[in-house]
Amino acid sequence: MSTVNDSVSATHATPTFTKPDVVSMAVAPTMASYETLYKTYDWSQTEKALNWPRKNGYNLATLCIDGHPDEVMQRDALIWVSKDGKEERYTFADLKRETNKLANALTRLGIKQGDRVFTFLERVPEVYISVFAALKVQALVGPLFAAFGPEAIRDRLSDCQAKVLITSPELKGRFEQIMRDCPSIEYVIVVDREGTYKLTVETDPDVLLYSDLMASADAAFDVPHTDKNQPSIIHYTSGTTGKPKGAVHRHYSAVSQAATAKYVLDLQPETDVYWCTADPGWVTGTSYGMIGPWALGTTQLVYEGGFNPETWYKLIQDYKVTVWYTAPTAIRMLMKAGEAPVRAYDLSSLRHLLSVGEPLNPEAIVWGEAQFGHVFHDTWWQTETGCMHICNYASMTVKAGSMGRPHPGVVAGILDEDGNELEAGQEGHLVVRPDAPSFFQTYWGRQELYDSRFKNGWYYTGDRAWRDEDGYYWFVGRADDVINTAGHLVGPFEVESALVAHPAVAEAGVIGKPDAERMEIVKAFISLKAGYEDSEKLREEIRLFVRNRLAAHAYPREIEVLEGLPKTRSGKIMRRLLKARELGLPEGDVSTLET
Ligand code: 6R9
Repeated sequence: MSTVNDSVSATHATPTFTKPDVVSMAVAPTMASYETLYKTYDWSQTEKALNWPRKNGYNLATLCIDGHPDEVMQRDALIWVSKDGKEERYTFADLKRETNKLANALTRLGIKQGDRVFTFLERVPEVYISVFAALKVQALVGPLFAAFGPEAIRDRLSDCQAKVLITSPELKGRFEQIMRDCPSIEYVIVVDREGTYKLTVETDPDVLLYSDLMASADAAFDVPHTDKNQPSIIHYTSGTTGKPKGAVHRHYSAVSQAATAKYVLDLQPETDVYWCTADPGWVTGTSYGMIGPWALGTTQLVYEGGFNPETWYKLIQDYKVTVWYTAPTAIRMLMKAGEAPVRAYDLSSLRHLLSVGEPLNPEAIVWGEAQFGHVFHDTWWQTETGCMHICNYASMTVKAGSMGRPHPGVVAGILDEDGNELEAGQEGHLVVRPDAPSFFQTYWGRQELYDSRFKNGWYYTGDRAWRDEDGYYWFVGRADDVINTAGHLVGPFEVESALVAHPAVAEAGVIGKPDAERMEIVKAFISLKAGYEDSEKLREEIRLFVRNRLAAHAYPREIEVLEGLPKTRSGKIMRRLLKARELGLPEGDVSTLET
């Protein structure tokens, strides 16, 4: 515990964007007054307003797609733009039909309630169709980043014994490299958008063409009665030790995802075109790139390609995007690209901007306001919470640099090491009550680890923060070694494991090194096996080795070769010491250091 020091207090004095006059706003926000709603709200109000549960319970496909009134069914649910600028549109009715067909095909393959189905695709419409088709048969769905390498895929598929992998001709090769380690996979379904993939006769696992399955599938499907606690989506997230763990969500999550889509994203489905730039491989891409917005009946833009300032502005202009949910690293990269591209496009459709994943620095907020005429609204949450928990709202004063205030229905706190609640101005562990319907239900196969995150009715987020006198929360840092690079959480252990798999690497210690653009970059310290010499060429080879095995975002951008790594007497590499030395900070208690 420490009292907020001068530098933190200084953050407090950063620019404040005073609460707008709600009456004069072109579009009145859904939340007229934070204070009033916070006092009166509980999650069940959203459930009632949306007429949930439905006849078949809480199936996410019913809540987000099939169950909308006729006029909404005719609305575009998904406007998809490919990397090369081709457009496809899917109404809610189209998605209902396509997901019905794939649900029938999955049923025919014997996929049933509780089975695990993974997607490993670029951001194409089939990801969205596959996720909701699998949810219709009550499978547990795991969307994977297309950036994942073979090791990352293997860790996830084998951990929860997945049965089906839906992938593309381009990505399938990465699965094949580790196929032997994933005997639970019975079917690989190949989405071949180009129509050029030749099916060879393979046996184990069965390889099937998505288009063949769809061609012969019935367009009618009876979505089974689905309990609120039925597992729905699994996202793997990184910790300090061990492999990534699978946070399991349930169909009931839609209640708080819809509520926050309404009150934080401020979605007004009759008029909004909403763009969430997150990939479905990340929880933001499912909670707010699928479930929340579609539960309300909102039209979403999805762009297959990656970050590019000109393309992004052009998409906003051409599709008249009104609400835009993105991430600090992207905003900082837009800042770097400067004002000229902003001026080259008509971005006047934008009315509400938001950010998630890492601390949003005040400069980015100030810049956004100057360029777009709107403030970026920061939102804080985690894979585990499933929905936004601490946020800035359209109708609330924004203090640049603060994550905002707890969403109505959320109780948050700051605790000291003994679990006592701290006063305003004191830094400690950020905790929340695990009440939101979207709260994770378990880590797959790791119940003890799940239980260890809760104490005295609080969920420990692993973040450190403080609260000011107005109830605004300010992020300080992680309480653990997890690295946040451009919004991706990277577990040092995963990178260290990948590093030591390289023949030249004897041992490895990995830290997050502060970086102006990406918040942190992955930095690795390694020692070499006898017979290997340090060289730029070797370090580049090792960087690529990790990149190809693990993920494009998880490889060490910097590698430093040391004679030996600092270890505890029990042989654990002391990342804390590596970090302190890197940053020129005091080394702290080194009494356990092996000498
Ligand atoms: C949705 C998501 C969660 C961790 C979280 C924190 C960091 C997220 C933040 C933020 C500062 C914000 N984080 N939002 N830090 N300000 N607005 O990001 O989920 O990938 O599980 O990451 O990310 O450290 O604990 P996830």
